[in-house]
Parts: sequence; C-alpha cells; structure tokens
Amino acid sequence: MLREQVKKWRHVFKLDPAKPITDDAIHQIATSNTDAIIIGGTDDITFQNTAYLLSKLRNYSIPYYQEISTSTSLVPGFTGYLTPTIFNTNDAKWILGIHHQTIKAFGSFIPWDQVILEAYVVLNPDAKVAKRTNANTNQQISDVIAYARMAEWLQIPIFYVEYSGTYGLVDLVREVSPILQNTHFCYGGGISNQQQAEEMAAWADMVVVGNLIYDDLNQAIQTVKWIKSIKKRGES
Ligand code: 1GP
Repeated sequence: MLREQVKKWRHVFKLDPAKPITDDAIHQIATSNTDAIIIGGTDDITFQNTAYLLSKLRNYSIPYYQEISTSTSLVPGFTGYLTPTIFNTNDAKWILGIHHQTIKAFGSFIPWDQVILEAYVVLNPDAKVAKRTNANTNQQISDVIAYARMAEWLQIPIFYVEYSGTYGLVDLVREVSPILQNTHFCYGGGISNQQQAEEMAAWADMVVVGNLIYDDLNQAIQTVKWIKSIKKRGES
C-alpha cells in the first residue's frame, strides 16, 4: 500500500515540470539513492511538461509520484499520486474543493490504492504556493502542533511543513516531531547545505529537496547522504 511505502521515505527530490532540466541531471537525480521523486509545482504545470518528465523517469527503477496541483495536469502512469490539502487556508477550494471537482470528473478512473492525501501547513509568506492558496502563514508553533494533531487524528498519511523557497524554523520542526506517530512527518524548504540537511533530518521523518536541484545539482545530490546518515531523534 502506498501509505506503507511512504513511511519508508527519508529523502525525496521534488522536480518542477515548469523548470528546464537536462537528461544528465535527471540521470543523477534518479540514481542518487533518494527514496522517491515527486513531480509537482505551483505555476505553469501542464499535462505536457509533466508527461515529459514522466517519460524521462520511466527509464529508471526509482518510484515517481505526481503531486497534483490541477486536474488538467493529471498524467496517468505514475507510481502513485499525492494530493495536497492545505490546512492553513480559509479558502475551501484548497482544502477539499479541487479534490471534489477532480473526483467528480475522474471518479470511476481513480486508482484509489495509488493515491494519498498530504496535509500541508504552508509557512513561507513569499512562496508562490502561499500566495496561490491564500495560506495564513502567520502561525505560532502551538498552531502548527494543533494542525499536526489534526493530521494524526484524521489518519492522513503525510503532514508536510512547507517552507518552499526558504529555510524554516528548526524549533518548530523539533516541537512538531513528537506529535506525529502514525502520520509521516515531512519537512520541505530551502535546504542548501549540510548543516540544514542534518538539522531537519534530526526531527522530520522525511526531507524534500527542490530548488537546490536547479541551483547547485552537485550539492543537491550530496543531500541524499547527509540526510540518510542522520538518525531521527527519538527513534530507537
Ligand atoms: C517544495 O518543499 C519543497 O515544495 C522543497 O522546497 O524547493 O525550497 O527545496 P525547496
């Protein structure tokens, strides 16, 4: 089951279909010993640019997942599908609205055993995803802890602390960490060096690296070993 596979993820690369990438870079990412590749982004995501990346990844044994942002960019053929729900927005469209419309359009074709929900808390006010979803990024640590408890109670497979584009608060990630027992705790945002990779890997179950792929590919590849060599605190 996808939920069980996700629990094993420690390091994940996120590729943005709207950003150009060479075949060699894809090769390095796909053979880097990362646990999975997520394909997703906020702006200019189309069926075509998503299908293009999928066609490149098919040559490798690494599992690849589409993070669905719009129903029109949904591409069949991925190992699985991740569907974000934004916890810290008042705009119902981003909580369950788009999901409802997508299920209405594709309901009988959806491979349910290959689809899971991700509970997002978006915390960088300058990130495109924060603007797009009208996220209320002004959250105290206690607010995020309460969101984490909700995700655990609702049995959502992934709780995603999203700082996309900037490095987040380690204190927040440290305090949220023990709340999540069955829900997989994902951190993403601004990982660009060894210290950051190790700090977040100490408290999150899984760390996502995105922008660094496009800014410094060699450094991005290094994050796999940095993150995987750190043991998460509190685990025996
Ligand atoms: C984005 O959380 C991921 O959705 C990774 O963030 O691109 O800042 O690494 P960065």
